[in-house]
Amino acid sequence: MLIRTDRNGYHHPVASEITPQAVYEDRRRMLQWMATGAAGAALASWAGREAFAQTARPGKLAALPGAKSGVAGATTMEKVTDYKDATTYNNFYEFGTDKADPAQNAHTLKPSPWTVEVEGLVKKPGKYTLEDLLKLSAQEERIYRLRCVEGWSMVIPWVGYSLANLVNKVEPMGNARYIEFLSLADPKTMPFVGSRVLDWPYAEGLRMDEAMNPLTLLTFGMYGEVLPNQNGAPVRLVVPWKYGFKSGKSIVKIRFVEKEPRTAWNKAAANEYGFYSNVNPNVDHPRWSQASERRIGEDGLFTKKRKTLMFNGYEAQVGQMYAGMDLKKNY
Ligand SMILES: Nc1nc2c(c(=O)[nH]1)N[C@H]1C(S)=C(S)[C@@H](COP(=O)(O)O)O[C@H]1N2
Ligand SMILES: [Mo]
Repeated sequence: MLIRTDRNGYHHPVASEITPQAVYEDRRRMLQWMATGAAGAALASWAGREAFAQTARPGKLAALPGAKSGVAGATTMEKVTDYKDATTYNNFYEFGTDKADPAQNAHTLKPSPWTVEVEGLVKKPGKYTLEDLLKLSAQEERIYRLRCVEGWSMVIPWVGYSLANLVNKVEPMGNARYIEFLSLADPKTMPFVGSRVLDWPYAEGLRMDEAMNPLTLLTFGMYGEVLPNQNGAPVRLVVPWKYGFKSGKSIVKIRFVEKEPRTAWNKAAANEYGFYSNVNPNVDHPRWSQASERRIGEDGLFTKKRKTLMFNGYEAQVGQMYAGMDLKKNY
């Protein structure tokens, strides 16, 4: 299999982000083949093997197989980040502010049993167990880039389904214009929830059309397995065209509201983190540029950084939602 990339390492052009069916089928066949245990040494000579190898239950957590994705633009053919890198270098401030902390400390989180409360401006509010949510729609595997505002990025095979499936199910009222997502804030299992670094619980929000965009993934797994605690078990959001912090982890409350909700990072530093937080190389963070990024696990000391793409490369799928908006003001 040939993965074509431009000099920034991105699969190109945007239209070709739609995984050709044949290539996708190859990927699935490879996964099935590996599951039979027949792979062995032959794997070593397989071109593009990294992408396959990374989806072969690397964390030894419970399997969460995803069916193939039907969403245009949902999958990139870029090299998938090593499972180890994606699970040992990230942010989850409830477990500490160092990027090694979540992997060290998140073992205390209890992802089961779990309930997500849906409330606010909906016709069908209520408590949904994780099992209820898992049954709601078929799982899909989607390989999305995640770009942190701090300048690093990863490519991760997430497993979940479009959040729109849940939104439709709970029937928002006409005046529901935003959705607020609240993470668990349990000082007994989350050591840093006592700290003042953020206003707990971790809160994020999306405008209704952003929440309904098919790319917005209600996420239960990664690399074919359930989410590791440090990556937001048992259920999180992945909003691939926005900086990573818009993708709230370990979500316990989904609230439909009329007014734009305050978010944890906006409360902490309003001049640095706005509500929209779309990946935008043309708008600098007040303290640093956002024009380039470092791909975790791939970039050596002397490797050139990649150019960051508008909307993290998902412009074709999401750009129209912001037509006419001043993205420098609505950062
Ligand atoms: N509850 C909660 N969700 C969170 C965070 C956090 O600190 N707490 N950090 C965010 C940030 S800044 C990023 S970059 C991503 C990183 O996690 P991932 O690599 O597992 O996606 O999670 C986001 N979601
Ligand atoms: Mo981030």
